Amino acid sequence: HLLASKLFFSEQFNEYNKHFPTDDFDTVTRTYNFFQKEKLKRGNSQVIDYGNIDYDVIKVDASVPNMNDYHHIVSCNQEISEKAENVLQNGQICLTLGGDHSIAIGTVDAHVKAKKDICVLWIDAHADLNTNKTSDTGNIHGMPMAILASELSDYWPYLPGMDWQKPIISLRNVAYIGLRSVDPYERMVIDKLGITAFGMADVEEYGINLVVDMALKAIDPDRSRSIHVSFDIDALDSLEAPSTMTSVRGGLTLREGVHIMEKIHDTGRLGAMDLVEVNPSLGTEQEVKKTVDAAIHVILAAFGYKRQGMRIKNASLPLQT
Ligand code: 6HN
Ligand code: MN
Ligand code: MN
Ligand code: MN
Repeated sequence: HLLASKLFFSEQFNEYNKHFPTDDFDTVTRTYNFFQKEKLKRGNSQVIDYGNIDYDVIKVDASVPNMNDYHHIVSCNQEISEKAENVLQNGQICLTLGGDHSIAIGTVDAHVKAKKDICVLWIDAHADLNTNKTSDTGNIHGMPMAILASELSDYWPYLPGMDWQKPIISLRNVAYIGLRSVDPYERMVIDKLGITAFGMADVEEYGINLVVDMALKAIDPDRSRSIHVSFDIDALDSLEAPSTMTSVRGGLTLREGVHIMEKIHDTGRLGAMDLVEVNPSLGTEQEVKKTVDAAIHVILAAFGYKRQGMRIKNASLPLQT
């Protein structure tokens, strides 16, 4: 079958954040473009690049305490949600490249609106479950899961400019893999609500293959749901993906990251994927290259690229003439 996929770049950082100065972002864009043309083709995918996210900053009067860059993130996500829903309605798998993990507010919102019955696999060193009241940093990339969760809606103030977004997913349909830096309130929420969460200790104990099986069994028991993978590159170990802001040692190897995504591909139910927190302004040129390369391998696996070699349909060895 032909996999239709889509690529767009969230450029929110171009506008307000040192994460992605324009020059550096171009490097990554070029790298991704190369990957898209040369490599995804080999994975039998038809790739449509929907371009970068372009947004006007909505002027909302109120600001929300302890939510950095609030206006940008609200405006950017509204645009992302509309675009991604459109892509999904066209029957394509929606791949969103970031950028800050807060873009998952828009992509998960779109996925629920387009497919209704979805589950979310959040692959991350962090749980991203803070509210503005529990966050030590005020960085919204530590909050997207809490904003999306229906169980946590009572713990948020009114969020101006976010009326298009509903706390849209139950944490029963969310599983984490890769956790190793979880804040105290996040731990409390995970324990109280019994969220399916596999930290690095679990990966150690069960091995990555079983962890993926257990995660999917918990959030998609009937094997019927559209799967949303939100892959934060900091899930990988700092040695594998150094160019990211909140890197934590002791993470997944690239092999484990690729294995997760090969298995997700094989379900045939990948609906949308975010690949986020790649930050080309951090580290040496070599570290940036390494990080982008790791991201590419993870994405390729998600779209059907096989390490053991691609099978050609109905092919025979070319004869010598
Ligand atoms: N990420 N828990 C920390 C915070 O600031 O809330 C770190 C969050 C990191 C978020 O990597 O997407
Ligand atoms: Mn970030
Ligand atoms: Mn993270
Ligand atoms: Mn994250």
